[in-house]
Amino acid sequence: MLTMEDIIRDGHPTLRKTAEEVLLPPSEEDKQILTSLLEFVINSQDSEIAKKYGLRPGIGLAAPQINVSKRMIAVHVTGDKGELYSYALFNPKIISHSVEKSYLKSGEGCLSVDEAIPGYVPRYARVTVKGFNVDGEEVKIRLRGLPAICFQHEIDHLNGIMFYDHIDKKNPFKPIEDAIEITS
Ligand code: K2U
Ligand code: NI
Repeated sequence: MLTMEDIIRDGHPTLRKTAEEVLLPPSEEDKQILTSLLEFVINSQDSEIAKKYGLRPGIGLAAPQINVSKRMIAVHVTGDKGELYSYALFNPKIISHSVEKSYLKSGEGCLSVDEAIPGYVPRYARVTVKGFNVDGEEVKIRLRGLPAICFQHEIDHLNGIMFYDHIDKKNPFKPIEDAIEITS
């Protein structure tokens, strides 16, 4: 199982690379990597496992964060209507998005960034993501709220983008015009 020791931290060059597309159908190795990402996120939300292995709770993880520069992400997050979004995807892509923006009132963090970096991170309020599951089947998901923010955060990792790249340096808490404030 993956632990925090497998997660590379800010400053590691892999976090700034554009990750490579995964060849489909996926190899057994790529399938194992993808499932290990989702296993980590689920484990990190289990208080007993998290405590036992010192896992920082997370709702997503991208392969570059374990120094694998391939386009793979895992997300395990509950939406505001209590619906669970639990996905491990190869080659995820935002195929459409709203004009409207949203942001987490509490700002964002990252398992690859040990210190807090305060500020609003503008995101698309709604996105449609296309990707491929562990069996190489196409998946299309419409997202809003925290799930939408999480998928955008993870897909950013595949493009070498960190959440704080989006924060206004001069005024980190500058109101984001016409954006939906999300508290979760
Ligand atoms: O990619 C990662 O580092 C995992 C992040 C993903 C994330 C951060 C901010 C907003 C959405 C997703 C971790 O999950 S950070 C911990 C966390 C936990 C619950 C809610 C938000 C962030
Ligand atoms: Ni992150």
